[in-house]
Amino acid sequence: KSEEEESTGPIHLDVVKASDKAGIKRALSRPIQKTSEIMHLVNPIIENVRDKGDCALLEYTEKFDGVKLSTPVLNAPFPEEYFEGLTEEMKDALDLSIENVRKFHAAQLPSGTLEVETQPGVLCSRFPRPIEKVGLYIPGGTAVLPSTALMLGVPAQVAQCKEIVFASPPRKSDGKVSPEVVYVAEKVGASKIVLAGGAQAVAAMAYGTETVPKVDKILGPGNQFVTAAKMYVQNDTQALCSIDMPAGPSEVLVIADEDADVDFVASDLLSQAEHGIDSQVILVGVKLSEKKISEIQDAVHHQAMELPRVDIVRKCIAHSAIVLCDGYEEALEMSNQYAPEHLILQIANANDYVKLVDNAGSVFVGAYTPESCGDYSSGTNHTLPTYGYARQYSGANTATFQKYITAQNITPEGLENIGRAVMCVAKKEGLDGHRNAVKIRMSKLGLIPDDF
Ligand code: HSO
Ligand code: ZN
Repeated sequence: KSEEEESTGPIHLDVVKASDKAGIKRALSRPIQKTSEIMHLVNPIIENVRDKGDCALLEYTEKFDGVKLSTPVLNAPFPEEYFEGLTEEMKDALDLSIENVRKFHAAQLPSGTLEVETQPGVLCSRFPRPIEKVGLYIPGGTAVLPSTALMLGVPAQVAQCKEIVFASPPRKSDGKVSPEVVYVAEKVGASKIVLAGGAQAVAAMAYGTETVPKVDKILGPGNQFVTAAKMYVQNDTQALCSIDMPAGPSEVLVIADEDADVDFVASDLLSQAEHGIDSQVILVGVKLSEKKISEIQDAVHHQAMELPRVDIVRKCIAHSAIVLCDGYEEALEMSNQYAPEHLILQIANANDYVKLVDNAGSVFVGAYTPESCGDYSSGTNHTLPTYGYARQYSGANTATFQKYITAQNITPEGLENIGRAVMCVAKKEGLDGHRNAVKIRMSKLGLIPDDF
């Protein structure tokens, strides 16, 4: 294709036939991410911020974001001027979304301490505690994302984290962050907004600077630099900081059958495609007729041409596909194999198939459940595992902002019940100190002879 065609020609979603097993495998594979090159660029940035603090942070913000700031941090209560431009309609929309996300995440709070008497006199318990300080990264870039601010901020508040810090790159035009993000920061009780992005923002929150508090966990999506920096600090014991999960490009897999509404299907594919040129959208078609396939392709083209972000969509669609299959179970098997961040079921009796979902970040069930609703307002979280990590990670939830502590309380009776087992295994491990800690007690209780 000529360059001209590539930027103006039809937006075409390729079709892979059910019999083309190699083609299906290719369509369901993800582009390889080159992390080593990125690490090369990111390491010196992190080390500089770690060693030089605010001074390095401000320098990077000037260099990468084109903004010269006198301080990198905005403290709560946030100044009036930072809310400028916020409409009542926007506040209402954010309020509704925040309330639904709050309801769903508050319901996830554990009901209290879990207690189990594993043997008479051996009481084991487990209770949650909030992670004290969390750093929430809100990307800047091609879109402002107040929704990400609320998807991370609300569960952090529900979990009762003591300090919530936002970080987001400042706008070139005025050095501020969008008023919507500031509004959400205020609503969730954030103490500070770090006006910085990229690896430098991650480093500032991981190590702390003169003005940025050191946090215990960093969460939030970001570009490859942000992801690489999160990986770095997670592995650095000096930072003592965990992260939510490795983030890759956003993706959706839609399963549709012959009765699905082609406009709905196309709109769902495109809402994900517009996220970024590296996003991936896959349609798994169950027993689709040739006519249906071409209707879907037409709808994708026509809807895409109306989108302001058509150039991004075009590039995303170029590495996306319609994959055909012969049955519903087979479609779900493909989806489980791919482990999509978002799975949309636009099939007859969609609800009946949810039980077959083994790997997915979040499932959108039925024709009237677009992903957009979960992205913003329904209540579920939109910070979800990408790149196939839905195999082992959950999306952000209330427990993401907590850790569990276990406790035990053993009575003399309990010690009698398990003491000999402890001593036996300790002996095998050659750890006599362990054995002794039990033996001393049991002897004093008269439960075993001194020379045991
Ligand atoms: N679909 C994105 C989240 C998002 N959508 C933010 C709109 N704004 C990744 O789950
Ligand atoms: Zn989205």
